Amino acid sequence: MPESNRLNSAASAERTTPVHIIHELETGLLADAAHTSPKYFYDAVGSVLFEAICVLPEYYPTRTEAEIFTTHMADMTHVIGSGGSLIDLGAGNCAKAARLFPVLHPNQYVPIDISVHHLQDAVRRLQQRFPHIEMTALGLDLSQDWQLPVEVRYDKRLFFYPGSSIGNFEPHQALAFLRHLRAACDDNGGILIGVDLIKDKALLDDAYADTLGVTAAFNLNLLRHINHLLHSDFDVRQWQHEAFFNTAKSRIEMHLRARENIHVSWPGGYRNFIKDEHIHTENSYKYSIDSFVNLLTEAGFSYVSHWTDTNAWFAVIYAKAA
Ligand code: AVI
Repeated sequence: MPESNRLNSAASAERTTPVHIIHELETGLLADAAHTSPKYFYDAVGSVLFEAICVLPEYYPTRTEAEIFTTHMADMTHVIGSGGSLIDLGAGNCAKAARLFPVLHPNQYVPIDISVHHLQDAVRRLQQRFPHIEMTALGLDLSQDWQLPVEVRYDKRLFFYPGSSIGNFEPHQALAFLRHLRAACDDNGGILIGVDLIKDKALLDDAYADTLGVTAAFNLNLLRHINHLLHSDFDVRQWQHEAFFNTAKSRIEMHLRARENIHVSWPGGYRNFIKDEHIHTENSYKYSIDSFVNLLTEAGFSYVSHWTDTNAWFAVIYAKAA
């Protein structure tokens, strides 16, 4: 740890934030190359900003994925078949999965999100529309070690992971995550997943640095959320949003760059950032179909089919457990 950046846990003030979260934030902020986990984007403001990002003209993934589902739904249904348990990873308002109910006819629907409270209203409404589908909402942090409870039927589990959130994992974590899903499936199980594809750098850069500055607000809001969790004193005005496609690493990188020399402190610690120093806040990996299929195969899935839009910007991939 640099001389000027200190941690003194004994001096920590009284906090309500769980200790493991404080520890994770402090470790990232005090690293030589400061970094934070993208999961801290999603407080109440961050979640609304993300919904706004999804309808921006520059942010093509959401509408492109929706278009793929609309265009290829009949073929997908034919390939995937019906019945079983539909397990919706990071379900949010459950809208994407609900579009599958009339065609895939699952016997059970299991929406999972970091907080079960986020799911309750959506599940109540869905249960009225689809009373014959058994619904079990679960609150799980998918970035931690997680297990499905016994209420989730084992027969023909279909893990549904749209939105290209798999890109926010480091590739080795993505592999471990996919292996974990494979291990939770019987041979009739599978995964239906949205994957953002490698494309022109300018298009990717624009998608993460929109002209309205919504993605900038989403990135900067992270500092407000950290202030809330850590009781730190980040001043959002001292930081600048940066996002670019790192071609060599095949990933969008988001950073917050110090506009000046900055001293940030919190109960029990502090860090001095020099002008232009960065906090690395997110990676969003982009794959080719082949590289993602390799990942699925390495995780133990057998690759079955994929569907793309006419520009081949995004893919929806179905892989069967065996
Ligand atoms: C949630 N995830 C798939 C988004 C992405 O594109 O990586 C998060 C995001 N970050 C900035 N814009 C959108």
